[in-house]
Amino acid sequence: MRSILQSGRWISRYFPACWQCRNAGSFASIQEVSRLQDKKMRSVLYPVKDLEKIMSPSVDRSNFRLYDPPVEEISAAENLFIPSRKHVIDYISSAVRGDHTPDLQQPEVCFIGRSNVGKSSLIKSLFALVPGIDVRVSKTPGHTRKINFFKVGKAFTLVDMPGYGYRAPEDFAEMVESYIQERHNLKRTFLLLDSSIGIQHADLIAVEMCEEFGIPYVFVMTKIDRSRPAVLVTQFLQLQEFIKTKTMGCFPQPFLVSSLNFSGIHLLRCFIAHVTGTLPKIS
Ligand SMILES: Nc1nc2c(ncn2[C@@H]2O[C@H](COP(=O)(O)OP(=O)(O)OP(=O)(O)O)[C@@H](O)[C@H]2O)c(=O)[nH]1
Ligand SMILES: [Mg+2]
Repeated sequence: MRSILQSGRWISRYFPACWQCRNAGSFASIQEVSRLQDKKMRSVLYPVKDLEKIMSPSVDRSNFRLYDPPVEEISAAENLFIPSRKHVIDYISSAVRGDHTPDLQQPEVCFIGRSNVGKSSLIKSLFALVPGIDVRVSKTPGHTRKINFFKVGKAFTLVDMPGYGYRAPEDFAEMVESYIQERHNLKRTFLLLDSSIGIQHADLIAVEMCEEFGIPYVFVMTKIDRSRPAVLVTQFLQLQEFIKTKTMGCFPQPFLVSSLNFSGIHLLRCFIAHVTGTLPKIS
């Protein structure tokens, strides 16, 4: 099997340096990541592998890497997140009510979670190769007040939701519930949890909503750059157990991300391409 490092060389060969890689010092593009040492590259692309190393060998790992695409596929998916004249990536519009949303046909994925968990930051880092796109993040919880739509060419739409919990909009439940229940083109809901805190009471309500409406959803553990490894492992295993015992519609594998250092972001781009059926073919 080709090592990750060799795959990195493969990427440099087929994806020569390009304008979007000028964001030097960040790992926003796979081109940048491919310059890292093998070990570091693996930890940015597949963060769960780092966790596995510090887990007891007796832990059941069967669901950890159900979605485990090769680096070539991750690299191909990145092309969807690079804008061009024919493939415009931009903010479309905002809605204050679930039934006031734009009528779009392309597949859609949305990001929900408690206020301040990192929803807008995650979208911002997914779009880090899009110059000038305006995705607003804030230290203050309750910053995103509307449902914000971002188009990725004709491929799919990403939707940033207001957070629940502290400083949530008053009509949050109505806003989000009607969106989730009625959005015919919604392919996946990403439910974000802070990786050092895990599931809170408010998240259980969100889980209940997804389960009741029978929509496919997946957990994303955010801010892994600031979680201590031991805490992260504990939270990850607790979440695995929760998914196994308490959910029906949830994808068994949680994703780990840091919007700060791009760990897990490339894998998530690929997963979004996968669930929206837009992954470019690799020859
Ligand atoms: N260290 C670190 N901080 C993060 C990360 N993601 C988000 N943050 C910080 O967390 C805070 C909240 O981020 P947002 O993305 O605005 O959170 P949100 O979920 O959109 O919040 P609301 O819009 O209020 O619901 C900001 O100060 C971000 O800089 C991360 O991966 N690592
Ligand atoms: Mg936000």
